[in-house]
Amino acid sequence: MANLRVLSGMQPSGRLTLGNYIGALKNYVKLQHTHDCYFMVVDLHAITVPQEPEALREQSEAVSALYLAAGIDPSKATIFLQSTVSEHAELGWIMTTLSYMGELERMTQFKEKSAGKESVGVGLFTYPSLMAADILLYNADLVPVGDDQRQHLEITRDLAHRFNTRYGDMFKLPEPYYPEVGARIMSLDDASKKMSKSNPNPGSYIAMLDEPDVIRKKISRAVTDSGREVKYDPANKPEISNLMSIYSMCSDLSLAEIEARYEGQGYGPFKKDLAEAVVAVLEPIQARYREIRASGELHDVLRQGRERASELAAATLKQVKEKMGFVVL
Ligand code: AQP
Repeated sequence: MANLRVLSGMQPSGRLTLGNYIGALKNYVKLQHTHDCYFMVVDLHAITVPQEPEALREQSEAVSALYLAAGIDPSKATIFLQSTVSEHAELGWIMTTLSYMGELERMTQFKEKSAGKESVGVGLFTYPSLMAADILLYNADLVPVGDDQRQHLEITRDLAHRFNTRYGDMFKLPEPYYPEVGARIMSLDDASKKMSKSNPNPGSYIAMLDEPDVIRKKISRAVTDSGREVKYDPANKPEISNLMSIYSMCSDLSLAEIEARYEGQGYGPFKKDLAEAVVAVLEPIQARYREIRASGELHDVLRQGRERASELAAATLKQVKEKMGFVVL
């Protein structure tokens, strides 16, 4: 198992949410013990929508520090910033030239993020091609992601296969790795939308760095379905089912155990306990986060990560260029 490689990343496009944690980061922490892991902060992806320079810098450092605070150990896993390994942009371009307009037009994320906008950046459209490059540069076996990335993983596999067919065997076809529960955590104000860090309404998400009292308030105000039964039924009770998934992932309780515990009690006690379960998970992470930011160790970790990542990335890109017929000097 130790030689199976894992690659994943998060955009510094806002403050990481509980959705990012449950859907992906929690699995990063788990996989570092059994796999050869590379976790990036995908700042080149973040600029596919406009970012303020100061905010981008701060959020990139915040996401990196949250990786560490959540439990990623830099002596076990490689943590780095995507923009510091320039091979991402270069293979990204190559993957863009292999991509078809039609397949990129079908991407739900592109449709959602471009809906109603007068001008849409080309980078938002070619986002999946860059993501494919991120994964293929490391020839990753496994990609821990939330369910919203399903389509992008499929395109990555298609592009890998297309490259192999055209130029000869080069890339593995990476497999997605989803959490059993909570692969898609929904918004607190609308269970038809996923919880997103770039949602303009902060009440729609729990940020990993929200103060405990803010977390309590957000959960007490979370929209719930009519009725009072705590029952896991995503089709008919999407809001309460979403809160139950969060509860299950922030405790040792299964969905069935949660149903049994709150039978006949209504939503009030359930929401109160849920808030405490979330606080219990996030508070220690927040304390470690503050220590890491104060210690000044972050840039050293990221520099070391860049060195390790660059080594693999440069070797892959060289092979790719040779296969494609570039003159490699
Ligand atoms: N609501 C979610 N439930 C479960 N997993 C989620 N992820 C994101 N939202 C949820 C997973 O978190 C990882 C990092 O996501 P990303 O930063 O690459 O971008 P995203 O998927 O577009 O996440 P956001 O929070 O919605 O960011 P913005 O608002 O900037 O677009 C991914 O593995 C993702 O699946």
